[in-house]
Amino acid sequence: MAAGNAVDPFWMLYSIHLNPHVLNILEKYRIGNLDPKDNNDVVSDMSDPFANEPTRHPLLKPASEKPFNAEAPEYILVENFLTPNDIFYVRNHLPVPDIQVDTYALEVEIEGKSKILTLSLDDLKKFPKHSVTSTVMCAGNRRSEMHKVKPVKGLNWGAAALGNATWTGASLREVLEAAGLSENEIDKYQHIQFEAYDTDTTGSPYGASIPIWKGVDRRGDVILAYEMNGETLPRDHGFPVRAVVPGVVGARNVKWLAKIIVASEESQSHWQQKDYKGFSPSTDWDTVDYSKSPSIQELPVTSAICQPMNNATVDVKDGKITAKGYAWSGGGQEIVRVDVSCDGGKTWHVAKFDFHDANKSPQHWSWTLWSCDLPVPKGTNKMEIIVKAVDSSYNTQPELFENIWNLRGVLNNAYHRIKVNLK
Ligand SMILES: Nc1nc2c(c(=O)[nH]1)N[C@H]1C(S)=C(S)[C@@H](COP(=O)(O)O)O[C@H]1N2
Ligand SMILES: [Mo]
Repeated sequence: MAAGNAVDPFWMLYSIHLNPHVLNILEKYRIGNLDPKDNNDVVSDMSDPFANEPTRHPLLKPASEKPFNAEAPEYILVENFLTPNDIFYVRNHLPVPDIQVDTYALEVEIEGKSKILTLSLDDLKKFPKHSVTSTVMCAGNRRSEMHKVKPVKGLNWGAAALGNATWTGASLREVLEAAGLSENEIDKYQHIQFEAYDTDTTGSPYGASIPIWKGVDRRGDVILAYEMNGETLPRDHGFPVRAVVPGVVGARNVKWLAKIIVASEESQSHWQQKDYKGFSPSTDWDTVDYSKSPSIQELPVTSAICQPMNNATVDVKDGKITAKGYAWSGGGQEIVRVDVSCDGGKTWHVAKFDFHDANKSPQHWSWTLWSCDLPVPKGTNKMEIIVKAVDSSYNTQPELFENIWNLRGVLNNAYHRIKVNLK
């Protein structure tokens, strides 16, 4: 991105890459050193692209500060079926754009048509108001567990890079209709692309796309949301408007939405083409060919134990302890069972569902919060607890990370395992 210019603005935007490993790679391309006086000219031209970030809740533990990426401690997730906005994980690739409501515009383009529909926030609010309760999860959720098997590249997420919220706004389907997309034309197109207001140093925006059926089917429930849990959409979550694509990986739930394009091609953005794809455990950075794997859309079934947390000390009461956690599957598949074991899988205890909404698959968009009493044999002072969930397609989780390892550390859905000390 520096392409002949100073590399400093790049470092300011992508400080996560300013590390010894990358500096080492760059060292062999060094052609000389700037006179310190010229160097000052370059640096004084720059303002911090992160100077205008929102304030964040202290419980959000940053995996990276600039851009801001953070999750809450796992234990708090299971306290509420709807994750409170201020502790909902934040995944930003770039600085949070500063968008003024009165100048905000959302463009809707249908390839091959000359007319582009431009909507203000007020225009969008004139569409019938729809609400959908949906879990949003990052493809990198639980990456730190895969990383332990063999290092992967990416933010070191724990098991809390997801949240469940009620999203309110206009229906994408109805907005596309207003933009002139008629039923008999749908087959001409394959994808719905989203472009955002956050941009990199070259001015190119964050973007992603979803298959067209997801956006035009009444049962897809894709929302152009301006509210989150009954409040104005917070800046970190896409103010004033984001796409909420239920059942689909976080990366396609584009925040700070600037443009929607109904197209014959997928989004050509870095995040659609060169990231968020799965590969074989034997594919490495020398052999990977991103054009060979499909982009992640619907996420596979997963679950995690949130209480107790890993390495906690737990009081045994009446010969048992209670574990609590979440389970969720992509594509609107409902969780039908959660199995918990504390003897390495010899015995499985079926968890009770504490929160499980009534929607049937394939429109079951929310997570299930579960709890399970586990017997503790007398004299046990350490225990491993493992969990796996089953969804309404009877798909379940792989046992080990070894067999699903992939270089980017996505789709981390092996059995979740924690160790606890008992007293
Ligand atoms: N414009 C924009 N949209 C975005 C992103 C982004 O960096 N920019 N990050 C994506 C990713 S990878 C995820 S996991 C979710 C995170 O949503 P949240 O921050 O509201 O939890 O937003 C997605 N939408
Ligand atoms: Mo993500």
